[in-house]
Amino acid sequence: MLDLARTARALVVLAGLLACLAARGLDRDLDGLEDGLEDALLARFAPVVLLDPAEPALPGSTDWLLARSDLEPAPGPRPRVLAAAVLGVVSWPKPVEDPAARLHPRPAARRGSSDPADWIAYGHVYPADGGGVLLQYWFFYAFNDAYGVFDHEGDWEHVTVKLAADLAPVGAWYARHYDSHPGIWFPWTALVRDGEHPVVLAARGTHASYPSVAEVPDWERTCGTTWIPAAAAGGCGVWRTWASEAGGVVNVGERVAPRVPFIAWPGRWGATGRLGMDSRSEPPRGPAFQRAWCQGAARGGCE
Ligand SMILES: [Ca+2]
Ligand SMILES: [Ca+2]
Repeated sequence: MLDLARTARALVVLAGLLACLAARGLDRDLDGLEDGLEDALLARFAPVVLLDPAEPALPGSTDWLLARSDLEPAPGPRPRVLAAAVLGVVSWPKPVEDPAARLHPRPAARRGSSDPADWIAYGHVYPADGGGVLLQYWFFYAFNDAYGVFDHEGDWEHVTVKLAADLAPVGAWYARHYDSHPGIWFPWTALVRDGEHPVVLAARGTHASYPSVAEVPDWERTCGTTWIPAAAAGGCGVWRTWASEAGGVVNVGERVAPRVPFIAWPGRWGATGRLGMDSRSEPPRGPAFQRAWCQGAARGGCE
């Protein structure tokens, strides 16, 4: 009888613990933010990206490119393995996990995907220093295709929205070329928005992010307007990153606790740099290995 009573008490305690854990929600990427909240915020403030009508290098996704690339383990030359056969099936073997590993996309992949369903924005959510939340949106293009001296395979671009402690939007950083750690700051009230979705002009070929036509330097070309109906009528690509006709926003988690495998891969997303030359330094590493990856809570890690 005593044992029964003890077992019943233990079950009650266990049920209480489980209820407590369920109420707290999941935090699979171990950043202190409930993952359901991260996903909801990412969708709520996801940008509208306007592409130039003559954009030669459209967006894609990491899976899309991996299906069109060979993987060269470090330090090369070594036998290549089909990247898609590695990612998501087994963990990266050691030579592949080396930062000197890199992808060799097939030349046709440089144009990106003509099907918007393949376009994925990669979200990174992290607690901000001093309270609030940072929402990073990373866009992936197979190629920077503008001026030969700057071109390279693998082109990661990004904007970062900052929310205050009450989760109200404060403003956003738009990354462009060397101003990309995390970018140039604009107050929320200064941004053109579609509801709560900030509008981003992606420069033709370079994919740098601008909030207005007035911000675009003479040597860049973008869609000529941030007014979405006029952009669509003028032939600009209208990429509503969160919408069902696009690939959506994928929360990548944190580098130490990824929610998708590729985010922990330290290699380079291409093998060709300026003037079409083989390069081990110009094609970038993934978002989590760039200076612009917000670490929040740490000084200098995106305020
Ligand atoms: Ca989390
Ligand atoms: Ca996170």
